[in-house]
Amino acid sequence: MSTKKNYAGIPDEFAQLEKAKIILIPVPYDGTSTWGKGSDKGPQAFLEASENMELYDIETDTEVYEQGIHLTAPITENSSAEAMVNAVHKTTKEYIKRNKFVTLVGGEHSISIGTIRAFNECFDNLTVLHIDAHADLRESYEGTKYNHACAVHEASQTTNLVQVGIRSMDAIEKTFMDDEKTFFAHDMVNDEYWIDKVIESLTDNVLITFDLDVLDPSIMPSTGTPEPGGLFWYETLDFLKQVFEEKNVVGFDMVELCPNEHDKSADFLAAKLYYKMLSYKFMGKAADEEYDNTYDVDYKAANASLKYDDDED
Ligand SMILES: [Mn+2]
Repeated sequence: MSTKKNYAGIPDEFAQLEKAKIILIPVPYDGTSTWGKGSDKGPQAFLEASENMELYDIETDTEVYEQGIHLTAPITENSSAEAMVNAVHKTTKEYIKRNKFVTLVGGEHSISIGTIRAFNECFDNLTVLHIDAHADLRESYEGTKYNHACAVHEASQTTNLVQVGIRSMDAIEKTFMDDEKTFFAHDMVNDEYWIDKVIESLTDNVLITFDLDVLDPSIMPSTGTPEPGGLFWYETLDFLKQVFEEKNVVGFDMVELCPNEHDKSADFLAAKLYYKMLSYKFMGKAADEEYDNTYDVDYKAANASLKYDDDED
């Protein structure tokens, strides 16, 4: 994967680390997926599609790339799932501590174990808003807790976990599921107030982990495990926009793009959804306005001695 290119072909002045408010970390990892392989190709397909996307967003009347988007080197650690999770955790935390809005693109959902751990260590009262067809609550799967089927188990124990769009799970996962904070797809389809109910269950600081298989396979066929009965484009945007408007979304990851070389539309959807989320995050903010990701000051003080290498990528 090339690291020379800028995200979406944006000009260099908006892609440099020092000035960029937004960090994009590709994690091309597919070590534990069970059926459709290929999410390791997700970040590359996502980046290629991004280059073919208009950078002006009609809905928000913004060009969010002017806030600065720095594409980091991909995290390629794959000696074990645990080593990958540790690498994601470390890198994510470093950029949070540099006061950036940190985003990641996978790769399979096990990467989010590292994402969530990093954000949870840096932000108080964190909600993990888990948007997915699958509950991903297993304590371990195939002998490891660093499996995509376990992506939010740790979050269920350590954060305010809210799950949206769920339509596939094992009965054992009910053990770890909070019924009040779980929004099943079959209920959402008959409830015009589901968005309000989800937002009521969130704390102020929200990390979004977005598994693309939450979307209906008719618009997002390129995932490892496409489940019928998913969300559609405009309801997804309505929902995300309200979350960004009403809460402090501190970062997000987007996972499980498993590209199909014969159909690029799903890659393009992922690219556009990512850009939409950035547009919602920064709407109403001038490009020259300073960004403050408001990470926990106690955390900052306790770790003041940590050193960062400005030239690491
Ligand atoms: Mn899933």
